[in-house]
Amino acid sequence: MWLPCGCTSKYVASSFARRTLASYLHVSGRSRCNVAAFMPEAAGLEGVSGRAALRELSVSNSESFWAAVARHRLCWSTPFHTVQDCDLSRGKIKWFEGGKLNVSVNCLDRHVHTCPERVALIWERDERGSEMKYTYGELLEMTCRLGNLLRRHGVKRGDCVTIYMPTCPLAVASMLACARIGAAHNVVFAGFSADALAERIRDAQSSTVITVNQGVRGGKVTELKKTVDTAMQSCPTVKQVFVAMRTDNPVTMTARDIAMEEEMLKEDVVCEPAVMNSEDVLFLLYTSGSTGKPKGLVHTQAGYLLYAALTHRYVFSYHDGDVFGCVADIGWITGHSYVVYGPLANGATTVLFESTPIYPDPGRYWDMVERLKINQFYGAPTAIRLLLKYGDQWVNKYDRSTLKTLGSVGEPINTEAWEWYHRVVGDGRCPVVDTWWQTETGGICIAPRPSDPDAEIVPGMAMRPFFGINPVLMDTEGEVLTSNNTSGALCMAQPWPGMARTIHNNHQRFIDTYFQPYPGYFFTGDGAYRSEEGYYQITGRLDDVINVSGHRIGTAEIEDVVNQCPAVAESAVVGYTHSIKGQGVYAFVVLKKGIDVQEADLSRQLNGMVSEKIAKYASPDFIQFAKRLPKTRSGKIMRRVLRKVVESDLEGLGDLSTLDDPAAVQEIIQDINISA
Ligand code: 6R9
Repeated sequence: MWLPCGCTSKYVASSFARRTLASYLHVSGRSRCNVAAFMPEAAGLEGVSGRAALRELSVSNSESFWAAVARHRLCWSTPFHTVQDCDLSRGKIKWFEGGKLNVSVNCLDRHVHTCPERVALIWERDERGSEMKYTYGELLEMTCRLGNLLRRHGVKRGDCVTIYMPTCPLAVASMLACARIGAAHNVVFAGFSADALAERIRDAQSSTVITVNQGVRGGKVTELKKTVDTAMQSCPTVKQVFVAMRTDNPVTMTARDIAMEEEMLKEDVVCEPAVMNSEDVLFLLYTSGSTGKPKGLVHTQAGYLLYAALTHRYVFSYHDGDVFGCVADIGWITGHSYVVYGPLANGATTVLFESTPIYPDPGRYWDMVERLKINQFYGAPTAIRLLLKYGDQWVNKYDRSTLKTLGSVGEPINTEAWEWYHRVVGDGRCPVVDTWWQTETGGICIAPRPSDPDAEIVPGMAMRPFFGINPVLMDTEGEVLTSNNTSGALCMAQPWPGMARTIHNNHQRFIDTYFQPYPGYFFTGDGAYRSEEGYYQITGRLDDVINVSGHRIGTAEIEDVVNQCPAVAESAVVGYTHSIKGQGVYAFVVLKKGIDVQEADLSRQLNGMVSEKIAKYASPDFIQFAKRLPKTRSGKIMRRVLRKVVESDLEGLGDLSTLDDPAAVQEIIQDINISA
């Protein structure tokens, strides 16, 4: 029943597929230009001439567009009968209903069928020069053994498996094994603490966890299994922990723990894929919002995979045979979409980067580009800013002639970093694609490409919406801003297949956060500027979410931890501009009356608490002890004012008339720790 490569034959047999797009579109055959050569998926879209027209059609007739690409790019066991059934005002998003498929078949079997020896993964291990390659055949075998192992241990379709692993082949196989047997995965970034891990396991109601004995990053060993053991103390529902071995050091195994590789060897290499509905859950991924509680965003099978694959192909101009190097960790959405699902769906060779940009020296990325012959490199501005400071010689030492496209993601890229990336890393010949998107959007929504290869790219601008994406800017009254050269809240006027479907166990929060602020639209939480030419530039978050080294964190999450300290009465955390990290964390802390402590000791304690309860990157760079915080008369902390104070923008403090006591601001200004 599975169609490793003959997907189309099934369609020819179905009356659904026989309706060509021309019949949907009622367009006559004007010049058939080169659209089909550029995008074979669009071959049926007759009458479209040029990429701009194709983009236009992807929005004006999005059903036809998405139906065509979904049929062409994915391998279905049963074709879908309804392209979309969405109602943004209710947060209802469904794509490709009636369709059945398996994501692991799409990422593995169909490529194994045509080219089993093609390299699927290059694991760029922490130890430089010790990379390991895995073919599509090998990755399929690993995935099947693991799928069978999970099944034998009772993991069923619809269960949720938490994966707490560094970026490595077994982590990818774990994700795909879940997909193969119809379980959802919940990857938790391996830098998260035991408390943060436990919170995510509990919320996801996972009874199975997959981890490694130890992680290795930047030459340092991290005790991941021990962290899982600690988390287990507050996760009574976890029945089993599979432990893979990244290092040779044994770890204590309890009755709950299962030696993963050893058990995998006993399993069959064939694992029957579960037949999944398009809208069954593929994974949960927790991300920060403006409250203290992270939200488990839910992505489903077909729409997510299609969107990841299509954006991977066209934003980066990926071509068959290219080596795609996205250096994100699999614990983030970028790792999901552009290390794992997008590249593998397209049959690419994808790099798994386990190390850091400066280990063992600041030439690591470019040495890797030379050694692995990377064609597309995709990384974060924070790393580019860091490397820029070390100087051009670390780049120039290595041959980067294989590079074709450079990508940036996670935060705004400042002009200096953009230009260095373009001029030095890319020798001035590779387009830099600044890609804007979010965990919620599933894949890239705004990026300079695809557009005509010669079209201009403005440094620091994400530029153009992707196919099927219809961005709008809203004013403070909730009206759509129609003119150019204007700024507003960035919303999306139309659904697209890659968008998240809900927040796990909390659909109301999903509606309240994304669809309530501007009814009928998806609200991104970001602000944006649209230039005279209609290009987009992301101006930053409009809520209390900050972005530290490309890691998204809610200031409320940090406040929650700080407030747990018995000496603390209340706190307010804000972001400030940091030259490398993009944003740093600045915490204002008010102590309870009568508390007498050394501020330096308490600062250390608070930093330790945040590292332990969330992760190291969330730990405040500055802690300022204040007598009181500026509040409105109704008692709300005025974070807007605190943000301006830490940015030394005293002119921009704005209207202080709602403050309960303006003197509180003066007190804080006097004691400020940094001048940003
Ligand atoms: C993919 C990812 C999403 C938030 C997003 C925005 C910021 C991401 C950006 C960018 C400016 C870019 N962001 N890409 N800001 N330019 N190219 O990072 O997902 O971790 O969910 O973060 O990151 O603020 O809203 P996620």
